[in-house]
Amino acid sequence: MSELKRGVVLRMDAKVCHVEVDGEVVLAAPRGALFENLEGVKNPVAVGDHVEIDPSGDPVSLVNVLPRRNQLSRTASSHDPREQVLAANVDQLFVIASVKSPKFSSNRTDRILAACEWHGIPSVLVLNKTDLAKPKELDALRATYASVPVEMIETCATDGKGVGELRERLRGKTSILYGASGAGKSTLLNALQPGLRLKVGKISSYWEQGKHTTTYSQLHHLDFGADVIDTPGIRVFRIHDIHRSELKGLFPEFARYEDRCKFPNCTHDHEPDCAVLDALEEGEIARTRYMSYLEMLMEASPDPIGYDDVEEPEDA
Ligand SMILES: Nc1nc2c(ncn2[C@@H]2O[C@H](COP(=O)(O)OP(=O)(O)OP(=O)(O)O)[C@@H](O)[C@H]2O)c(=O)[nH]1
Ligand SMILES: [Mg+2]
Ligand SMILES: [Zn+2]
Repeated sequence: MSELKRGVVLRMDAKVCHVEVDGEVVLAAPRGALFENLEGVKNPVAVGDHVEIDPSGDPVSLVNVLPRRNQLSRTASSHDPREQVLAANVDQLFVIASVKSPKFSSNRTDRILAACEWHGIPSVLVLNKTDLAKPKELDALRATYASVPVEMIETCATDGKGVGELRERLRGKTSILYGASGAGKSTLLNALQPGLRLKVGKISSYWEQGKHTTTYSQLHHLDFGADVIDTPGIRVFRIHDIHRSELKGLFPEFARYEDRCKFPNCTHDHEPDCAVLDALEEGEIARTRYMSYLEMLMEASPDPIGYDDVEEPEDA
C-alpha cells in the first residue's frame, strides 16, 4: 500500500465515493472490510466524512473513515431497520419546508427537528414558498415555531426574498439542507449561487408533491464561503433506535413544564396531573407539535426494564 491521502466525501454513488483530495475529486471504492461488522449500520461512509484513500490502486480504494464529529442518521426505511447515516461532520441543519405545494407537514418538520436535538446538530427552519402562503397560514406557523423556540427564516426561492438572510446564516459553515421533495432545496441553492445550475423539478399538480428530482446527496462549496449539502427529498423520517423515555427531551418546549408533572418519568401521554398536557390545554404548547410527539412515542422502542421502577409519589 502506498502512502494514504486524506480527503472529504462530497458524494456517494452506489459503489464509488467522490472524494475531494487536495482540491481534486477522486473516485474511490470503499474497501470490503468497511462493510464488515457494521452492527446494524447500512452505510459505512457518508457525505461529509473525512477519509483516507490509497491512491495507488486501480480502482483507487477508500481505506478508512476517520472519527466523526457528529452525524445525522435515520432508520433506513420501513423495510430496512438498519441505521442509515445521511451526512457526517456538519455544523448545522436547515429544514427546508414549503408552506404550500407541497403543503407544510408539521409531522415531518418536527421529526427532523427532533433528530437534530438527538444528534446535537443546531437546526434552523426555512419556510420557503412564502409567495404561495396566505398571511394567516404564515402567522400560525410563526407562532408554533416561536413557541419551541426554533429559529426560522422565511424565503421565496423564486423571487429571492430571504435568500440574503439565508446566505449570511450559511457563511463559514458546513450545512445540510433537508426536507420534503419539492420544498425547494435545489432552487434555494441555485438562488444562493447563480451558476450552480442544480436540476430542479416540477410539482405534480395532482399530488401536490415533488418528483424526487435530486437523487443523491452532494456537498457543494459555494463561492461566498459556505459548504452546503443538497439532499434528495424525503417522505418519512424515523430516528433510529430511540427509547420512549428519550423522546420528550427532544421537544425543548416540554422542558419548561415537566418539573411540575406528578410522575418524574411522565411520558406526557396518559398520566394524571401532567403539566405538559395542562400547557397543551392552555394553548402554551402547540397542538401540532404535541401530535408529532405522540406519533413518535408510539413508534419508539420500549424502555429497558428497570426504567419504570421509580417510586410513585404518595397521594396527598
Ligand atoms: N412559487 C414558488 N415555487 C418555488 C419556490 N421554491 C421552489 N419552487 C419550485 O418548486 C419546485 C421544486 O423545487 P426543487 O428545488 O426541485 O425542490 P427540491 O426540494 O430540491 O426537491 P427534490 O430534489 O425532489 O428533493 C420547482 O418547480 C421550483 O421552481 C418558491 O419559493 N416559490
Ligand atoms: Mg433537489
Ligand atoms: Zn407530563
